[in-house]
Amino acid sequence: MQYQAEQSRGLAADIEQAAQVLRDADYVAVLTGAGVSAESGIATFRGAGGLWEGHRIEEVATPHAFQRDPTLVWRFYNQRRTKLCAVKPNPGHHALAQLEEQRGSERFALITQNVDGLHRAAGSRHVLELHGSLARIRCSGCGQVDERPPEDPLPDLPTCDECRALLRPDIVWFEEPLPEDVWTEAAECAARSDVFLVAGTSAVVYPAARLVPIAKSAGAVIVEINLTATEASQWVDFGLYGPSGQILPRLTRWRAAGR
Ligand code: BJW
Ligand code: ZN
Repeated sequence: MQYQAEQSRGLAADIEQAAQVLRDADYVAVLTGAGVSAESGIATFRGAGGLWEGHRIEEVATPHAFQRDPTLVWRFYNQRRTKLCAVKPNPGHHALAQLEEQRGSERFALITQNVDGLHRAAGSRHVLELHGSLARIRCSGCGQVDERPPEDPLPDLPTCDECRALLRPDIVWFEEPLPEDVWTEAAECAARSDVFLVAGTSAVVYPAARLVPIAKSAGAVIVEINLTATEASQWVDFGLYGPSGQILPRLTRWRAAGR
């Protein structure tokens, strides 16, 4: 798709123009981050309020942290699982689910760094979870992965029924590789997209952040939805700055009205 970036003409006009580009796109991919769930009441990782009990995410979300102090790490994840029982998808999640519904899943991919399951809860179907899920546990001994919904509480230090080794959240920690099949599909979807939405992410964590230049260099129009400019902004054709729970419904409503 050929598109020339223009100077910003104000948010409403930019949303309208981006929505038209979205409507004309054959394939749309979306990359989401913690900001998309902020309006559901889930804290983001970085910036104000991004610390947990004085720890940075890099201090609790690593294999070394788990080896050193599994109780601390499980406290972090069990608190987040408990919190999940009380949260619901917000209008941003619903707008993305509706976009997939309108287009058909074969022309849409939702790539998320989030582990909260809120995109699926909103009805999204073609969801690629790059960093795992809070609703699954994995045995650190035998590797068995099981669904364990947040409504089903875990002990402070859960162990495997089969081999007695410690269980861990089925989450991708720093210094761990992303699930290869999920990453390969995400990179293919980004490269295939005519429009690539990047919403609610600081775009500082790799390899997820690479999806933006992958999409851009394959010719996609890049639309950023965030409260502020980010590391991804250098690739952006449209920067729509405001809460994603307000911007995404406006972006997709235009599509519904346009045809
Ligand atoms: C709103 C909003 C509203 C708020 N509306 N917007 C040096 C250079 C480059 C890379 C590296 C490096 N050193 C190390 C690395 C690699 C490392 C990395 O990227 N580090 C960087 C931090 C420097 N990456 C890894 O280690 C990855 N693995 C890897 O590289 O493996 C290689 C390997 C290969 C083979 C063998 C072995 C290894 C793994 C990364 C895993 C990340 N995991 C985490 C935590 C686990 C999940 C969990 O517990 O929840 O995932 S980190 C954390 O950051 C979490 C998130 O998914 C991820 C991204 O954060 P996100 O979503 O962008 O959130 P924030 O808080 O950063 O931003 C929120 C945004 O929302 C802001 O922009 C706000 O403005 C905005 N916002 N309200 C709209 N209402
Ligand atoms: Zn086991």
